[in-house]
Amino acid sequence: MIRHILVTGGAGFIGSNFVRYVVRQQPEVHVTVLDKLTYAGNRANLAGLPAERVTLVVGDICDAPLVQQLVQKVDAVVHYAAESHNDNSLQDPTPFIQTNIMGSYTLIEACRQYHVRYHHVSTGEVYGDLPLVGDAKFTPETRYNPSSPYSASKASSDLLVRAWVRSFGLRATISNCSNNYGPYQHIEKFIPRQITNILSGRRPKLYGTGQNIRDWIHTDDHSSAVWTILTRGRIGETYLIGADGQRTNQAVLEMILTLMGQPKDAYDQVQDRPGRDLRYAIDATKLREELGWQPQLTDFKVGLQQTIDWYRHHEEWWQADKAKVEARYARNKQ
Ligand code: NAD
Ligand code: TDX
Repeated sequence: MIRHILVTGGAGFIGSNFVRYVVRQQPEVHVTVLDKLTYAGNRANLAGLPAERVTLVVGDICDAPLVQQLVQKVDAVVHYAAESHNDNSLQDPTPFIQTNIMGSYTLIEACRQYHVRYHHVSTGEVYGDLPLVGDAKFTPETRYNPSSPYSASKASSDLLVRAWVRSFGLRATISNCSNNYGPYQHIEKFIPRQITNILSGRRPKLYGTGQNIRDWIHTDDHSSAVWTILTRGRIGETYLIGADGQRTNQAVLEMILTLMGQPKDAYDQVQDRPGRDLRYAIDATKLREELGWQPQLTDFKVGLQQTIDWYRHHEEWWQADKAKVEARYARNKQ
């Protein structure tokens, strides 16, 4: 019975949406969040949640004594904390290696020591990319082939978890999800960057010709999938999470512009990332068939409109960071 969970990275985008999901859906469960509050973490992401249900501990997942102290008090750990942005990993991989590999190692060691259930949140990017043309998708059997320092660090942590399951009997599951969108996403990421560019009078920035494809899922559907796997997934298994949402970057940007009342071509093309991934696509058959999970928010246009509205009504949440984020991109001609 899960009554108390430790959510690492719970003050970030997907982690905070998961905490909100658990508070809404699971009235018996208490959540302790462990978050370092890096540039991507924000106390405001947990604002308004009942103090008797959610406790925030500000700290580092690499801090072994702190991690041990927290892990022994819970029934399960759900690990979201990470350095998460590919562009940043190309500028300086150091924190990616530290947090994503050493931090995950610290957590699984503590879970091993105290026999605590562990769920590892990862990404489809560990499989590299797919050709632009064709209908191939990532499956749990796809060979690991990461492209960037970020995805290589996530792949490394996945492999540590697999080894801890096999060698030490760690009670772990892994999920690899596709691109998330929704409220509270940091404005460095593609969709919120373009929305806040338009809201602040800047032109959106499309990398290259915008023909690369991402497979979008609403973050609430990611949350329901993680909860399903945590409570009903088979130990030692990997589940891929996706909602059949493939779109070119150009199509997503044109939809944002149209929904925001702008001409479809009111954007700049800038240089693409080195080593860019062409296409991601997730085959979530195992999760759907074995655990009966279904995504609910599959109308992308509706989800995007709600996301645009959220950024429009939460200017105080992003305004202070905007100039700094754009100055950083401008230095890299992006
Ligand atoms: P995010 O960057 O918005 O949030 C990361 C959070 O982790 C922040 O609150 C940050 O303060 C915290 N953190 C970073 N280093 C830490 C440390 N050393 N100790 C404690 N806390 C630390 O990231 P996100 O987009 O919400 O992604 C969350 C997880 O989901 C990551 O593991 C990511 O790899 C994975 N994921 C993301 C996507 C996506 O589309 N964004 C898709 C699939 C998987
Ligand atoms: O301004 C931009 N313009 C643009 O065209 C930015 C920031 C991005 N892009 C392109 C690059 C990618 O093809 O949009 C696509 C999506 O970019 P990101 O939002 O940076 O996401 P991505 O690199 O696909 O990785 C995301 O999904 C998988 C998350 O950031 C990862 O944490 C997750 O693992």
